[in-house]
Amino acid sequence: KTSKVQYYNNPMWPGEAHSLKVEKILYQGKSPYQEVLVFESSTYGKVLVLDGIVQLTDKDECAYQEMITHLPLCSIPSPKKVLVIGGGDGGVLREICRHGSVESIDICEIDQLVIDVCKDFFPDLSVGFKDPRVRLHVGDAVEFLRNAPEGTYDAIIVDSSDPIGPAQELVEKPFFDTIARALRPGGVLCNQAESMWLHTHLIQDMLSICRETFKGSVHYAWTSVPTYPSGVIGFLLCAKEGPPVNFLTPANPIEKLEGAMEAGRDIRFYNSEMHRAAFVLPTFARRELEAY
Ligand code: AAT
Repeated sequence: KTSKVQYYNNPMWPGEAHSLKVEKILYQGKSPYQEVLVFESSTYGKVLVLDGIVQLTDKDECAYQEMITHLPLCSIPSPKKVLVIGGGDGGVLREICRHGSVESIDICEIDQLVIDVCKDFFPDLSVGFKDPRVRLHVGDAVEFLRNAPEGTYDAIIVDSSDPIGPAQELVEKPFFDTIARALRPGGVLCNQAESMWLHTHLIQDMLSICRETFKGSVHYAWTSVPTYPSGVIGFLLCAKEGPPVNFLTPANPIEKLEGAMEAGRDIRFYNSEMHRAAFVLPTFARRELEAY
């Protein structure tokens, strides 16, 4: 009754909405940052919603979490230090943990409520927090990166929400500068980068900022997530100047990682062929993005 959230006319995708049948509302609450909702759907399992936007569902979370994690980590040989921005559900942590080479994982999530709610309702995701390599920092990523030591991380994964609300600054140039500073030479960034069907201008802006900031290489990749607006979501893969990184084909293929397919649940979506395919763009997107 007190919700200020617009469930069916979000300015990020005006004039359209996707609906899921609600079987049961499991949790509804409000943090200082956003409204948090968990419900049981009839066809996608449990669903996590923040400020009226679906963040993940049991059925298709694998497509997002596996791709945002393994696209960067399988592009460099033996990643050791990894940073996750956002990702309070734990799914990206779960995926990083499949990499035996990883020694430490920092995660900076702004909202303790997201972490607590996911521990209660999404045990298959929050399992990621149980790994002893994980260090949790609850706070704003902008502040965290401003204070992060220079040249530290092999990979940074920005699993953040849409740039309305607490993630607003995470698409701006000063934020990317601090990311580049925190990466070691040849280190990689994978950033949630919205839909090529909906957000051409936002993607173009992020691409031109990243090309300015990351002198190694910058690519757009995408995957299919049925419960995200327009059914697809993209990622920006960026490498800092240093040892060259060829994102287009995995230098560290998942199929060769010992035990990678066994940690917790099996990999359901990602493989080396999906990795290569993710960088192939439709003609319209190629045209819209090539100049940026
Ligand atoms: N893995 C689930 C997918 C997400 S979750 C995004 C997370 O980013 C949320 O838990 C949110 O609290 C956190 N977040 C937002 N802003 C910040 C910030 N400034 N610092 C740290 N964490 C932040 C993303 C789904 C994308 C949906 C696309 N439509």
